[in-house]
Amino acid sequence: MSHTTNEAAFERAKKVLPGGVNSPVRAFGSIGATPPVIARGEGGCFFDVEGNRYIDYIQSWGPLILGHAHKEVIEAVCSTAKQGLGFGTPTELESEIAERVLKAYPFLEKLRFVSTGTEAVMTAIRLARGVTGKTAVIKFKGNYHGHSDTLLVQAGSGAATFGHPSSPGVPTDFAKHTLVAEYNDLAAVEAFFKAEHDIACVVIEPIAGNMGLIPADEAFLQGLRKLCTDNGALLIFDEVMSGFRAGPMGACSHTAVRPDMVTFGKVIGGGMPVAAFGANAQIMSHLSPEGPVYQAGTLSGNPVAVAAGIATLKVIQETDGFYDTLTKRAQKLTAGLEAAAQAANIPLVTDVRGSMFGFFFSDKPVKNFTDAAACDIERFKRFYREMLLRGVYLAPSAFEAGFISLATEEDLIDESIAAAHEAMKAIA
Ligand code: KE4
Repeated sequence: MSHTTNEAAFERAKKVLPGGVNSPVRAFGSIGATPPVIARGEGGCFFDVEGNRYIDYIQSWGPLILGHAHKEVIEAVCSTAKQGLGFGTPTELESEIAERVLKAYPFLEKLRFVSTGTEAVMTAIRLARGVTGKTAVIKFKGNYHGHSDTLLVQAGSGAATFGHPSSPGVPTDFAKHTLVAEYNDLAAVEAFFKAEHDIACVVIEPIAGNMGLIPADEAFLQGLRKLCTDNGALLIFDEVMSGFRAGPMGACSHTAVRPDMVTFGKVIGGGMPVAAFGANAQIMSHLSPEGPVYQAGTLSGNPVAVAAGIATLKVIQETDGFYDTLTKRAQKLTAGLEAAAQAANIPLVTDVRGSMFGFFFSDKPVKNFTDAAACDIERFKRFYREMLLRGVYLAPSAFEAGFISLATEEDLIDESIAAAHEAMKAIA
């Protein structure tokens, strides 16, 4: 048990880490409060260094779909670690996790594992450029695909939270190959294909979680699929967040559209650093060592990390009605948030996809980043602080999604709804 306070622990961190964090959104910069410094997690909750309990709706930003310190995941990590932490050689565990992911996504034939979502999407782009011989990439305002130079252009998540979406340090020479369209705006993408014939790929979060939760319209995805097919470009679904979160086949559970490539992360690592990208065998045959497109990684497919992912996927795939259960709880929570807002006469819109949920302080539907940025962000910040005071830890940014884990039981949902009624009254 540490004998310190959140303030003191965060001051200590700020002396040695920029902003006191190793990822900007954790610093609560947009919230205007000191972030709790977390000491341990248990099921649907985690505890700060002062011993305060929080109901956790970020679950390490998506990975912990089974909740904190799940028995089978911890056992798998410990028993694997006892055999050695890694070898830099082929291991059977890498084949096992690949087989499990491919079983869930049968239109994919091969995967390459890496350590972060950034690496997965960065490499998928390189592969698309290598396969097509083209250069330009179309992405969408408010979508976040990690912090590689090509994609840190009008990004979402922390990049949007801090109000300078295109980061210094990204050479304009790189950014000029990145074309940015409004999400759910097919005409904008059509115009790019008409004007520019050097488009290697379109990369999209098919269910956006980095500008709040905004699912793509089916007609929009169908249109992207046709434009890519007709123009020899690859369609990439970035499912780093939605993969195994939005359903048994991620966002692909919610659309008939099938992309050429899918990227994964978060849940497939169960809380440890595992990410991947996949496609059909023909596309993946371009990847080194089979083909010329290079990618490598010291800890790619690390057995201890992969063991956490396998244990997580095993529980997901062996639990009857896994996603129905989590979706019902997400719907109960968002219905409670709406009721609390209504009672306080505050406009609120919410949405759910599988175990992901989102809400906006807005009186109209939110379809893209421009809509999301026009919502009442100041009211979000006040609501956030009131909920945190009541032990409910939501994503500390209006441009993120929330998550329900298997350990986020009904009693925790009820507690959160009660807190929301008080919080909405406090900010009315
Ligand atoms: P990582 O490099 O952070 O593992 O993954 C990048 C990434 C790629 N694609 C999508 C759709 C993502 O959501 C992410 C990372 N998500 C953010 C939260 N929205 C990670 C949290 C953080 O940046 O600290």
